[in-house]
Amino acid sequence: MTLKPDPTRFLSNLHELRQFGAAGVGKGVVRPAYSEADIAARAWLAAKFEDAGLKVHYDPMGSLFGLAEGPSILLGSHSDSQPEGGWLDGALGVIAALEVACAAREAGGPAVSVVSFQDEEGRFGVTTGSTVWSGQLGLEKADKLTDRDGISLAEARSTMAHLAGDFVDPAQFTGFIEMHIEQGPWLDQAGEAAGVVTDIVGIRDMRITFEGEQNHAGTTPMHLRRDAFQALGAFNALIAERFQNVVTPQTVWTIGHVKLHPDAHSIVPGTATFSMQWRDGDGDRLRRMEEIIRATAHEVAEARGLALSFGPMLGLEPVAMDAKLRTALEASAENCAPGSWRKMPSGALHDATNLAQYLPVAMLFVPSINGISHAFEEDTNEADLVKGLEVLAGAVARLS
Ligand code: HGY
Ligand code: MN
Ligand code: MN
Repeated sequence: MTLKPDPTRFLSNLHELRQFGAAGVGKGVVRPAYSEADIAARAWLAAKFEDAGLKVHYDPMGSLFGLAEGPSILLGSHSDSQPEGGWLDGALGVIAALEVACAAREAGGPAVSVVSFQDEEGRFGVTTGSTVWSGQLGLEKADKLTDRDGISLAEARSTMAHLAGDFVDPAQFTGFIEMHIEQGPWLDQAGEAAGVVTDIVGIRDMRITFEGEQNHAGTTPMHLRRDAFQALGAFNALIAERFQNVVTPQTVWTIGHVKLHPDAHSIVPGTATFSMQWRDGDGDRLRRMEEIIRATAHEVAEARGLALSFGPMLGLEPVAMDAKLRTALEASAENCAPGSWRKMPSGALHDATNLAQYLPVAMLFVPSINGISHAFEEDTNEADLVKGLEVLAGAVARLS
C-alpha cells in the first residue's frame, strides 16, 4: 500500500489556513482559542473535512473532528495559536492529517480520521481541549478556568455551543500520530529533515499572587514599602538559586505573564499576579520543584509582610511514545530521508500527551528555521514540510 499525498494541495491549504488571524507580520498569526479567527478557521477546516468524505463533529470544547467510517487511525494537532503565534504551530499537523486522509481516500484506504483540538495553546489552561477530552479535567471544573483577562472558559466556549456535540469516543481510533514543527534548534542546526519523538516532557503551570500595599512612589521610603513586584523579583532570584541542585540542563521554568496592579509609574505595586510554569522529563523532579516554589513563595511573603495566594495548578506527566507507531515513523523517515533524521525528546507539550491516556501515540517533527516558535518569525522551508508529509503518509501506509 502506498499513499500519494499531493504537495500542491497540502501547501495551498496551509497557506489558506494562515489567512485566518493573519498578523500582517511575516507569516505570523493571532488566532487564540474561541477568537473570531479561530472559529472561522474551524468552519473552513470543517468544510475541508467534509470535502474529504469525513463526518464533521465538534465536541463540547470546540475541538473539531473529521471522522472516517469504522476503525481509523487519528491524525491531527490544533489550529488555535498563542497570543502571538506562528503559521505552523499546530496548523501543520492538522493540514498534514487532512492531506493524508485525502490521499488515503484516493488510494481506497486506510481509514484516516482528522482532529484539530481546541485551546492546545492554553489560553485557559494547558492543552485544555485534549486534557478535557482525555478525562483528566472535568468540563465543569475547566469551565471555571479564566484567561489572563479574567474571561471564563464557560463564557468563551458558549460562542460555539450551537455547534457542539458529545465527546468523541476514542475506541474508534487505533492510534494517534501528530506531525509538528520541532519549535527548537536541533534539526535545523544539524540540517536534518525529520525527528521521531521518543517522549514528551511533563509540565506544571499555575498563577501566584503576592498582595502587598499600594502606595506613593515618591513619598514611601524603601524600608517601609510592601512592594509586590520586589517580592516577585526576590522570589524569582531565590528559586533559580535553589533549583541548581535539582535541575538538569534540559529542565526549564518560565515566568511568562506578570500583571501588576495598578500598573502605574508613580505607584508602588500592591499586587503582582504571575504565571509560574516548569517542565521536565522526570515527574519526581517536577514535584521537587513544586515544593521549592511553594516554600520560597511563603518565605518571601512572610519576610516582607505580604499576603500570598496560589491559583489552581495544572499539570501533565511526561509521556513515552508508542513503540509500534514509532517504528513505522522511523522506517518511513529512513525511506524518505535516509540518514537525515533522528530520535529526539519533545521539550514542547502537545495534544499527543493527553491522547496517550486512551491510545498509542507518536509524533513526527520537521525543522524550525533558527529554532524559533511562539513568535511571528516561526517558519520552516516548504521542502521540509513536504518531506515531513511524505514521512507521515509512509508511516500510515506501513501501519495499514
Ligand atoms: O507550550 C507548549 O509547549 C505548546 O506549544 N503549547
Ligand atoms: Mn503546538
Ligand atoms: Mn504552541
